[in-house]
Amino acid sequence: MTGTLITVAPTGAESAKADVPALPVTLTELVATAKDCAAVGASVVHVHIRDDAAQPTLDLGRLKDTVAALRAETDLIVQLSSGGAVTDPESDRLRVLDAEPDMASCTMGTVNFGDDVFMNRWAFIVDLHTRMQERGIVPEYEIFDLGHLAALQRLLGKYGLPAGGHVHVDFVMGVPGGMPGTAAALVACAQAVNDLPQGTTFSATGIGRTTLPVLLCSLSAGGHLRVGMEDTVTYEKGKPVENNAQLVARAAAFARLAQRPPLSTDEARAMLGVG
Ligand code: KMH
Ligand code: ZN
Repeated sequence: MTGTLITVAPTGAESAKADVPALPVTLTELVATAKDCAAVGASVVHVHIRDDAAQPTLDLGRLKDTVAALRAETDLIVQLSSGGAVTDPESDRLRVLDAEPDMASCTMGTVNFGDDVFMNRWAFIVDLHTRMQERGIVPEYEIFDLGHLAALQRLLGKYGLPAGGHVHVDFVMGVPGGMPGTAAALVACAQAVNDLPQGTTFSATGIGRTTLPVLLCSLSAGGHLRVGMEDTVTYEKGKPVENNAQLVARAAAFARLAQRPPLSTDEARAMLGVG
């Protein structure tokens, strides 16, 4: 595959609307952002939603409405976060799958997350993976540390390939407590991907100021890209991100310069095994 998969993660669960006014938190804002990002090169949207007070929520009704609206208004692959916020219980995180997205995230291990802990017990990971297999939901395995790739190798060996038969991982780099957003860490992860099933693809995202080094390194290592206001709210020193499309457009421009232009959504579906 010569093109670049660009995933946009527009909202996340960590930034407050009061601190980041441009953050899309309503369904209307999310759909508008998704359309704008699709127009400049995104093919997957990684979704966290908020409640009426702009707080993170995993409310099933809202998640279903979100999936329906994104499908009606865009051609993007809809990937719901099963990670939620660090405070979300496992039962709520599993119930995300009832909203029947095309894809869902599946984090491959527990990680310190700033001052918090993002808990992902082995038994919980197995539950997520097997439920997604049963329901035909394609996972994106979130890798916050090198050991998470070894955990994924163990998971696939014991429980088999995901729905669609293709393995796609996303390196989330630069979280305080996880692996750093450096070229050395990315190369170590890219190397470890060779131990996963043949054809496994990876994308990478760098949190905060690691956005650009991770983006450039992923492109040169043959990887794909995730960008968005979930991961960075500063466009350049002293300049807040104006909107998610600005980040997607920059990623798409780098991908074109690297002669690996953004994949269309059809190409992305074919690569990821999303029906
Ligand atoms: N918000 C983080 C605690 C995911 O979306 O799957 C979890 C996260 C990973 O962002
Ligand atoms: Zn997320």
